[in-house]
Amino acid sequence: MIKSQRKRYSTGKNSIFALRKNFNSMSRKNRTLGEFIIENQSAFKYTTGELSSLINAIRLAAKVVNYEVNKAGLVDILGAAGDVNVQGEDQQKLDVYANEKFIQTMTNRNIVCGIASEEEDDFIAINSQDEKYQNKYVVLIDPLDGSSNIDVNVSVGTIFSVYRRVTPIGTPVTIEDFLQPGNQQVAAGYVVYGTSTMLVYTTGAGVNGFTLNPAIGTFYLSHPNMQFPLDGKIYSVNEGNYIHFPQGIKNYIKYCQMEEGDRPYTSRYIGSLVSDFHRNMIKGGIYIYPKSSLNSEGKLRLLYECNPMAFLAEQANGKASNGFQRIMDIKPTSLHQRVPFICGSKNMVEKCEEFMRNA
Ligand code: P6P
Repeated sequence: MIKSQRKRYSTGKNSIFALRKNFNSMSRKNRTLGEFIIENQSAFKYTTGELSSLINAIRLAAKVVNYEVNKAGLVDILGAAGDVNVQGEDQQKLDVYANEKFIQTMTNRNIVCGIASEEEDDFIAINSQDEKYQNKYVVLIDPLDGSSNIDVNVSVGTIFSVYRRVTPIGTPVTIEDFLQPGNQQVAAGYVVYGTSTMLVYTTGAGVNGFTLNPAIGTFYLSHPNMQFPLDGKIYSVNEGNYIHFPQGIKNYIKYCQMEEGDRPYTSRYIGSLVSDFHRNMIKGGIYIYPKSSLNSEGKLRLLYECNPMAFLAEQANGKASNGFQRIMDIKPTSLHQRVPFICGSKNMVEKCEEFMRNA
């Protein structure tokens, strides 16, 4: 770097030093996740502190996983773990690691009575008999969504969904506690391990985003009250599957590409649901993973991908459907069931539903 460049880089408002000073001062001005949880605990109708403790456990696991994700290229943690999961997908080592860390953290804190994970064939009963099955929450997680992007350094994420158990406290957790419609969720959120690491979640009173300051390992409220714009100009779909899509989806994609009014829209598809969703929530947009002749029910899983993202979308004034029905009203029939998923800015989702109805 020549002398003048070095001078510009090290002085002025855009210097790395000034930027770091601003970031740290922002951190001081903004509440930490811990402070936010305490301040808002009383607003949550089930306030017993257990849900707060659960969000804190997720926060800890997110920091541990973030550390590994951010150094994945440097240690022998890349590549497949040699196994395949219940979805028949190659398990990446970070998938296995993230799954273990989230389960371990929630188990150690003795908060939940059961966990279901994309990486586990069946649910895991956490509360043991000698604890008299007193815990009242179940958690469903996709520990590392978009993991096929790990080896190519593209953002990945964790998705979680929380319910109160429906079977009697004092008895072992059952599958019935997990097969609840999304409209019964008490909390949902995601961690996006991107250019910065963010934890975004809702407990039914809006959506708030927290950015990790890696220098001190603290999440700060950086995106209060996140809202989907009613409209957007971004559509996210894997157009490589176009010929396999239902006619209504084909017609909507052509509508997005047509030169008329504020169209054509921009196509942006990262191959990581959390990243596409996060960008669309900030900028406005729609994410579509439809059923097709390749995936008769779509690819995304209802319980630990679609329901939590749908809860967040609705809490952020967006919308989520399978093209005909509200995602959160679907009654689950199995732990790993898949559904078609259309989610994002309300007016865009409703336009897509219109094309589905009229096809
Ligand atoms: P495709 C990742 O596996 C995932 O579940 C989502 O995160 C992502 O949007 C989608 O699948 C990508 O699937 O078939 O387009 O590669």
